[in-house]
Amino acid sequence: MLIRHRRSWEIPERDATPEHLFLNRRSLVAGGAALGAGALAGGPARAFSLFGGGDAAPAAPEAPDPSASLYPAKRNPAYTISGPVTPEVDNTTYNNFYEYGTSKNVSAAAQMLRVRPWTVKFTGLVEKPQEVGIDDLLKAMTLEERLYRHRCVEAWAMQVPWTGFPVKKLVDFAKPLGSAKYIVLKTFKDPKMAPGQRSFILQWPYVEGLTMAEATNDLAFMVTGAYGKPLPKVMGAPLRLAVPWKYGFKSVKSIVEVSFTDKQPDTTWAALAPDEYGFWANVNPAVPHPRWSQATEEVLGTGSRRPTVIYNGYGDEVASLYSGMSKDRLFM
Ligand SMILES: Nc1nc2c(c(=O)[nH]1)N[C@H]1C(S)=C(S)[C@@H](COP(=O)(O)O)O[C@H]1N2
Ligand SMILES: [Mo]
Repeated sequence: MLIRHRRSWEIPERDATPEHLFLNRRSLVAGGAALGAGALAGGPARAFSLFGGGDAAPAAPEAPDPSASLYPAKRNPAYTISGPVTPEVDNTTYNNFYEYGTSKNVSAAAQMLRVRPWTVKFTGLVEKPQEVGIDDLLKAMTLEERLYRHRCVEAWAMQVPWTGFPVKKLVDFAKPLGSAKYIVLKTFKDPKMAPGQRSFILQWPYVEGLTMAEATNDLAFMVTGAYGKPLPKVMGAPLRLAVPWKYGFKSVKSIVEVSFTDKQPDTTWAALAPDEYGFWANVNPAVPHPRWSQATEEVLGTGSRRPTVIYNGYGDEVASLYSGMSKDRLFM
C-alpha cells in the first residue's frame, strides 16, 4: 500500500531522500574503499546486507516495559490537529532511523534497540552534572498526550498522538547555568545495538540542538510514548524530541545525553550536507530544498498531498522566536 502511495509522489523518493545525496557523494569521495563503503556504494538496497551479517548478539527476551502503566496519559486539548491521526501501522512502517538502515522499513531491525536499563546524562553548562535512569526521569514528570503534525524534509507528513512532557520541564530538571545558549540532544552510540553505526552513513552519534528560547517554547516536546503506549522502538524509544514546526530531522531519537553550551552545536545533517540542511530547519513551503520543492507534502496513509504550511502550521506559537533574524537561513 505504501509503495503505491510512494509511486504517486510528485517527486521520486530517490530524489527526495537525503541518503541519495550522501550515498552518491560517498562513492565519489571514498571510491568504495573505506570502511563500510563497499556495501554503501551499491546504494541503499545493498547497503543493508550489512544488517544480515548474523554477527549481532541474539536478542535476550525482554521484560514488559516498566513504564506501561503510565499510558494512556491525559490528552492536552490545547494541542490538536485538523484531520485524522495517521494510523499507527502507517507510522511504524515508514520511518527514518538510520541507526537501523536507510530504508523506511526499519521496524524489525530496530527491535535490536534495548530500552532498559536506559540512562540519560546531563552535561555541559549545568549547575551539577547528573545521570538519571529513564524510569526515575518519568517519575519526576507529568505525562500528557498531544496531537502534533510531523513534517519530514523529504516532503512527507504525519499526524501523531505523542505522549511526553515539555522540553521546558527537562531544562528545569537539568538546571543549566545562565550562560547556556543552546541545548544539545544526543542519541546513543553502540554499533552492537545499532548496525547502521558500523558505517559512516552519518556522523554518530546523531546530534541535534535548539536555542534555549526554542527549547523552552511551549510546543517543544520530549516524547516518551505514542498511540497511548510507551514509544515503539522504531520511533526512537525511550526518549525523543518533537519540534513540530521544524523538519523532522531535528527531532532526534533515543536520547542518552542532554548538554548545554554557549556555542551553536554541529548538528548531524547540517554537518554532513551544509548546503542542503541547516541548524534552523523551520518548515516553509516557499523555500525549496536545493533538489525538490517543499510546496506540498504527502500525508502518510492517505495517498494524497496537501499544501505545506509555514512553520508547519505553528507560526502563531513560534514565529516570534525568529524576529529580526531574516538574514539567517531559517528555512533549511
Ligand atoms: N537518532 C536518530 N534520530 C532521528 C533520525 C535518525 O535517523 N536517527 N531521523 C530523523 C528524521 S529525518 C525524521 S523525519 C524523524 C522520523 O521520526 P519517525 O520515524 O518517528 O517518523 O526522526 C528524526 N530523528
Ligand atoms: Mo526526516
